[in-house]
Amino acid sequence: MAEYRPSEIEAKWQKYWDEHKTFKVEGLGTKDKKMYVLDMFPYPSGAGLHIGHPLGYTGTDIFCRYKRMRGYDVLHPMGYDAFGLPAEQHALNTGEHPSKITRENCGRFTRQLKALGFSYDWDREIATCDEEYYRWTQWIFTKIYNSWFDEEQQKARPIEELPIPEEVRAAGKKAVFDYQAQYRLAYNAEAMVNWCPGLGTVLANEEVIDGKSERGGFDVIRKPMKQWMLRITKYSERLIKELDLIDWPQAIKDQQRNWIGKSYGAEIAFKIEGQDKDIRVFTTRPDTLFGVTFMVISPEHPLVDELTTDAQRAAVTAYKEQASKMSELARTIENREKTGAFTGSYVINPINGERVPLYIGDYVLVNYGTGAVMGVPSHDDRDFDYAKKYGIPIRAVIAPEEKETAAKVAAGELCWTEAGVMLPCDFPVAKEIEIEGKSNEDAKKLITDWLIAHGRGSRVINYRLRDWLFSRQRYWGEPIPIIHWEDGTDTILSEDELPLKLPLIADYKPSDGGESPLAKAKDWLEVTDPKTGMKGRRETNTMPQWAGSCWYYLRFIDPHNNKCAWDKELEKRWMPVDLYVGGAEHAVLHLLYARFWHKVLFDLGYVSTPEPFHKLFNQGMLVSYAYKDSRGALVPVDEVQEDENGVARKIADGEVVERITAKMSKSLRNVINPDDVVKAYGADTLRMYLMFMGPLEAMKMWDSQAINGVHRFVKKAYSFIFDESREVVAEDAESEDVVRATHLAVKRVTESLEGLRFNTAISALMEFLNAITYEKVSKKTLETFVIMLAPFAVHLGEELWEKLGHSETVAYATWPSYDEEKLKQNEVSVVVQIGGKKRGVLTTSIEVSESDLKKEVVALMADSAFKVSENDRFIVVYQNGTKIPKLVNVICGR
Ligand code: ANZ
Repeated sequence: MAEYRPSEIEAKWQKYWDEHKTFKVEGLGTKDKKMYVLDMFPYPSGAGLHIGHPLGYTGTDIFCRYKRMRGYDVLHPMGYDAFGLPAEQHALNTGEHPSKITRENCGRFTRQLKALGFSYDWDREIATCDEEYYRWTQWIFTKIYNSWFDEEQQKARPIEELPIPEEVRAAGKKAVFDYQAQYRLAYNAEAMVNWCPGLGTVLANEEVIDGKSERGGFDVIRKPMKQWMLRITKYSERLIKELDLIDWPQAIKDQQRNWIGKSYGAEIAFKIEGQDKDIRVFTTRPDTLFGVTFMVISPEHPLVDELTTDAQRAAVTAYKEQASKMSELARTIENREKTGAFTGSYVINPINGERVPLYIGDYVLVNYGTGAVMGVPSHDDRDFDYAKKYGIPIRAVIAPEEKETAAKVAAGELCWTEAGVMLPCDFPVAKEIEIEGKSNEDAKKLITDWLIAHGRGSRVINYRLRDWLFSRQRYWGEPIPIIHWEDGTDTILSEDELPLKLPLIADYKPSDGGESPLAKAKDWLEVTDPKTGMKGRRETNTMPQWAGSCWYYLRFIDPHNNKCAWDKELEKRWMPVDLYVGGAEHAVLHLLYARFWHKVLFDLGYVSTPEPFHKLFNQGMLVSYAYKDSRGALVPVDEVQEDENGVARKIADGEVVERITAKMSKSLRNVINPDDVVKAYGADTLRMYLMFMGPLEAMKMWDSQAINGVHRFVKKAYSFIFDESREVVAEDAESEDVVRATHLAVKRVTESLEGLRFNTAISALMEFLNAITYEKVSKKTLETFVIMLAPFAVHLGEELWEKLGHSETVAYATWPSYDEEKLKQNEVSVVVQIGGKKRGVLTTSIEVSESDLKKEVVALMADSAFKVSENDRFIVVYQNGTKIPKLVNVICGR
């Protein structure tokens, strides 16, 4: 029999698919049903494909192949998220244009992906750095820029539809421009930004982790700079509400909700003592208003200077200076020591008329709520710390049920932040609204109602989400197609002026002061309006890497269109993405940004669905192992040897080390390169192993031994079909067991695939092969096996299908169906024991009666040395919980 040679088979079928464009779908497709399956496209890094990539990609590929066999038009594209820092860093070091290295890397990724047999429609390949792609990324930006958000209708509308007040219109073009600028969904503003000197760029809040850049781990400082911002905050409510329309993992929905951070509360006006002005605070706990003993406003609050008394000025100025050096993130770290300064001024609590000292403190952020907090040390941890530090009184107004804790809270020794009962309170308003003894939830309502009735407060909702900082001081990104004119106005390029191409430059270093390297491309930078002769300067910032990935799923639908970004009919046919698979690390960045862009496009009528991705699935992380020595230091795998008892020792000095689970990393030398695995076992084995390791969503450990088991199955499948000595029988000559095993396998594989449970599908295939290996089977059963194997072991599937006499690809074979009736068992094998020893097996109906069973046993044994009679004692054992016999033990001569 021919030997299984994966390298030959795989090359042969990859060539076939390429030449026949087997997985190409054109236009609207031809079937009734469509299925758009999308992988999160990779950044084409210089390191090539990581083993984590094929994990998710194999899952989606199997699902696509299955759906094609079920008669769906399947759209399954692949491309590259190709702008980004590493290529620019490379350019900085080598002077080589980033597009060159990016193109090379994309080519390498494509070769690696093709070697894994993925059924992408490669004619749809795109890279976000292609001019024909970013032309439309820029176009979408112009649409966002030229829109405003109508609060009443809760949707984006073209800027021309924004009502302009008469007096603004009368004041001229510049006044109208400035007015519109306040409403555009993309705006230019001086903002405190996260400036990362190490990377030479600003970063979005989402890209900063614990005060360091997510990429590279460089320090991040705060600095005011002119930046482009996108008003994603206008969509806060819809981004929360419309999560209900989609089928995403609960954990990701929760992360998005938390990120957007909706808080219900009240704004309360405190009068400034001796003035006719208020400071408003935002609080989620109006129930604590009687417990206020101070107020803290942010050091950047606009009233700070005015309200600082001469005696306090030096201290306040010094404190402001200190606070300005800290990032917002550093300022919000929990349990940080509280700092601040007294302004010398007082405000008046509206509900009890008390005089409340006014402080500044950096734990209050200027751009959240109103930038002012009422200090309630008895019920807020931060306020408690602050009050302790500055000797401010603590007054409890709520207490828990439990007596001992309640006593501590009442004495001001403990801060109580949970629900509780309102304590007795002598202030007249407290008496008037009768809050004593009520739950603090009731008190929230009563106090807010009182404030509203007396014109001192209102109910408000706040969102934690901030506008999206959209500009980067980098070269390798989409240029923002804006011209700043000398008269202080801007214009955005029109559709026919796009793409605004990145100019070729020789020096990729950011210019001093943090401007993008594009500021050095003088010919590109400086423009003159041919009509008016006015001079202008192009925007030098580029877009962040997130921009390209915000809409790539739309371009895949119509990737070669050079008239528009996508055709409307095609968009209607294919959207939304039915299944989107990728890592959970994109929970709040990419997935929130893409939803936001999509909603703007929806409001403007460019797309037909409110949400882009219907079902989201996160693949789990693939980890490997490493070792830890007695000091807790990690030891790379190649510095350790395990003996036959599994004891691991350092090769260098014999020290015993502990085997641990670790993330794959270059330094631990435990990274698995997919190319090596393909070389050793073939892509089909790699694919099957990746899927067999465990549920796709679970974290899994790469085990170089376990892949052998899967490889044996693949080889067995090959020899099963290639075995020339096999007798192939007619369909009606198959035993009931074979028929049942086949229907059972079809049911299990089908159901597993529908639920994306690839590991259980493979188990079912393995059991199926075991059940029929030594049986007489029909050609149809062999075909059933091959069709079901083909989405997993894709090359082998084709090879076996061909061996069974087919000249067309198996990719569009009809998926087998099963019949529940056939799963039912009619006959059963019963073990016959005489005096406890096995002496034979009989096949009988599952409905056999006990007396018939006796007769059959007597008949079976009649020709043997162990004759029995119906008068002997028969003990019948049944299958668990059924009346189907499993075993009969005959005790002779009773
Ligand atoms: C008084 C109070 C009493 C509060 C109490 C809490 C507990 P979330 O849920 O995140 O919206 N706060 C308001 N604006 C702030 C700002 N700019 N910077 C820092 N903190 C601010 O939090 C709302 C609560 O955070 C508000 O409710 C306010 O403190 C504080 F027992 O007001 B609270």
